Amino acid sequence: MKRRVFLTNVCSFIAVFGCSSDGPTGNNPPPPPPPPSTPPPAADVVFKIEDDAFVDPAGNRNSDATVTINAGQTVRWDQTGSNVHTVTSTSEPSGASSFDSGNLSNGQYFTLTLTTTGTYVFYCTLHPSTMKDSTIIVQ
Ligand SMILES: [Cu+2]
Repeated sequence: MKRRVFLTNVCSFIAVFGCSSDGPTGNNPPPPPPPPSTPPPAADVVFKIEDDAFVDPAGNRNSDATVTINAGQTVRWDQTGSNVHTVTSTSEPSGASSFDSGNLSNGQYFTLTLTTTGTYVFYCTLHPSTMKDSTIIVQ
């Protein structure tokens, strides 16, 4: 009798942390939850990186891929290709910094918040003959 009361109380206490009260295994600690998948960082505009192209939100590719954002907005590149790619500037407005994502593997992201108005052009250093001349206009 006393023992049952004690176990019930223990389980009530542990219930806050996820104890299930179903029988003899009720006092086992619950398995740890799976790690949350990291959500991509927030962005105003997203380019997709494929194995042969930068793709803008409208589906335009490489030299046709162009987005216009306001100063202070954030651009994100989602690397969906199988090969490694980079997002590297080839020209920036006067006074703006160049940028280079370094190698991005499938599932990785690169984000950039652009504060200087003007035109930014970027390419992939690993596929410079095809993945090139994509544009961001900051107004
Ligand atoms: Cu590439």
